[in-house]
Amino acid sequence: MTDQPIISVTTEIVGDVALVCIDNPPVNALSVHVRTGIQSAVATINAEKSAKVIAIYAAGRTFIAGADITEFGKPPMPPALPDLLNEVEASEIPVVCVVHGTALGGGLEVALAAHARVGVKGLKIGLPEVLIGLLPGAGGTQRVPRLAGIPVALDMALSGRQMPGAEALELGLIDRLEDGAPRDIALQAGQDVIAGTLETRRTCDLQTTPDDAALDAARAMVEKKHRNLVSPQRCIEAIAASTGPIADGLKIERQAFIDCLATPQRAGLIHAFFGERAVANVPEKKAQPRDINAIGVIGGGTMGSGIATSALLAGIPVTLIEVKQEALDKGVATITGNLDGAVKRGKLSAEKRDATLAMLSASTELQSLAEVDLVIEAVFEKMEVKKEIFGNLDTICKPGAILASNTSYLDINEIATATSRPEDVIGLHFFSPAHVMRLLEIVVADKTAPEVTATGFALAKRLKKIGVRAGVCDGFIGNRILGHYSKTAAYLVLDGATPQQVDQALEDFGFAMGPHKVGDLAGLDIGWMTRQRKAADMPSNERYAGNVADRICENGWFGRKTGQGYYVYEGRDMRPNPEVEKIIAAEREKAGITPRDFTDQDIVDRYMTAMIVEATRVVEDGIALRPVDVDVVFLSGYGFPRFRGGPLHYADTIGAAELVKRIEDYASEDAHYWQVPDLLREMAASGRSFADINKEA
Ligand code: 3H9
Repeated sequence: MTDQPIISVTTEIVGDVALVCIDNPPVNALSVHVRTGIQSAVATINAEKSAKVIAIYAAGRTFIAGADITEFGKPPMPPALPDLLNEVEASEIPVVCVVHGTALGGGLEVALAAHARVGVKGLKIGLPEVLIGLLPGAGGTQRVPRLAGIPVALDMALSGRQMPGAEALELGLIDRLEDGAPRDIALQAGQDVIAGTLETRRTCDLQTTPDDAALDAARAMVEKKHRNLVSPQRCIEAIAASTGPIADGLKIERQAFIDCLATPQRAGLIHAFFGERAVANVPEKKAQPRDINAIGVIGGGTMGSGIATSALLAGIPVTLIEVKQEALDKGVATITGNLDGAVKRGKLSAEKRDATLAMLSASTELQSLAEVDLVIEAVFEKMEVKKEIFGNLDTICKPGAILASNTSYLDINEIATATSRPEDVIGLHFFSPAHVMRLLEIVVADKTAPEVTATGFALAKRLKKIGVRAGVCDGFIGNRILGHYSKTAAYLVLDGATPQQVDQALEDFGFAMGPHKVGDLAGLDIGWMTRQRKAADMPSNERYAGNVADRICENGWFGRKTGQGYYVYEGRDMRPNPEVEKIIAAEREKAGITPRDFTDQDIVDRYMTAMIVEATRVVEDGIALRPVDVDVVFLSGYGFPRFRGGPLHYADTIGAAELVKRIEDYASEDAHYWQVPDLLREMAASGRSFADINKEA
């Protein structure tokens, strides 16, 4: 049997208009058969002169979402998009493009190469290539500045933002914005071109106005905010070249695109893009989620208020519960403050804020949760307290209501034993601030019903969060791994590095903040409590990692909120805390440690290797379904540099054999902490990668 060619581009001649329709579900990506289809349609219509105008539009929910990302990293297949678009632009028969939904990246570039563009209401356009480590590579850096100027091109290409159709019209990126079905609009647009009421012109014939000031400002912004990234710099270089002849600019753009395509950053960012979608592929995905029309949140602290804010912003009515009226009032005030913040940042109108707040009710009685569909408990982390609450919820809540805990480490199986309905119990672990952070760990206990898990994923989507399935263990995916590798930072400091050196090395690696700054921001008392909780279970041969941090906390220094921690905070300034230097020196002396030098690379290698070790165990133990689930947890909840793709994607760039060698080297210093996970040893022997394990899953 021979493979049937894929037909994703069809031509329909209506009068003098050739309607060329692109139909490549789900998002009309520019796969090779689409490129060939457009090429052949334009060439045939020109050769046969079968119409006076070509009107390109797309079927389905969106115009073209860009190049087919799955083709990147594979051998190129002609026609290359830039060549194809030069052919479209050169077409003797005028080409008009009708764009609806989201015209992104290569999709927008198709439209820019046409001779006129009509948007359909609801349209959003954008150049999101930078978000996947690339730059517009099919004329976007040359044609946007010709149509709308260098500042607009820089804004679009460096932010990757989606611009509403009305703004695109105002900036001259589209010529009209109309309401209706894309095919009807395409036919009308074609007829208007023939009648001369819709003007056509070649974008390449326009001249870009030079703007050195905008280019300099963009360079400074990139240096400040994206100094680790290659593609934003290359993007500016290409846009700067748009003031010369277009052929030269296109050449510079093409080279920059090819260079970016070859970077590990591109691979990391595309891994992140597909990873965020892959995590929804769970065993329970076919189960029918339950309806969630009202949520109860128990606990009005930072976490509970954040969760309530998140649900309210998604349009779900919330009942907030606190034991004491004072705490309840504080919780309501926090939620109000969160929404006011959204108004201030221009994310919410004042009317919408009022309507959102009207969906909040508050009560000191658990009984008020009798009719809600889902309860999320977010009180302090004490098993007895949680069990008492769940026991009460069991008698109060209606049958079928889902009972969720936001615990960050407690055993959901044990919590479920407090109820007569363990199948309705699940962990929904939000990250602080819960109305901002995108990660939601969905912790599936032994008896959790599949539809309850499916509801967790449906809720994550409604809250615009990324749900990742986790199994039950202390800390689930993220905090379990954090609990392990954060000890490395402490060991490095005890053995000779300064907290500032550790922070700087990891910030240079790409983390937004080093671990000591994060500790100061989150509150050092949190780690202190965790160490106290785990002290009794600490194996006798484990090296204690809390010496310095405990001493800091004993002084009542918990970080930013107390004015000092590893750093001293004065207004907007922060500087290393000289008292901490003394504490470190004293602890080294007590332990008989002679400080030694670590290079920044040593610091990164040890920190990342420790993270990879525990991440591997989390996969090995089935706590995470696949390596990519760990990656997405770290990308969306722990500030892991996105361009590195997550800890296990990064591990593949080192290789299992090298990692095993490293761990064995480190083990000569501490054989308890540095142990090679069985899975990693097996991978080193067989040559398997984490990417292979993702594919097998
Ligand atoms: C580019 O254009 C380079 C050019 O400048 C130069 C070239 C020479 N390719 O997100 P969803 C899949 S670079 C392949 O869940 P939504 C996606 O994986 C590209 N597949 O839907 C998912 O698959 P599955 C620049 C793609 O409604 C399914 O489609 N463009 C692509 O929430 C549905 O996606 C971009 O970076 C693609 N380009 O959001 C745009 N896009 O069902 C990337 C999506 O198997 N795309 N898929 O999981 C998006 O931002 C969103 O997908 C979009 C729809 C907003 C379009």
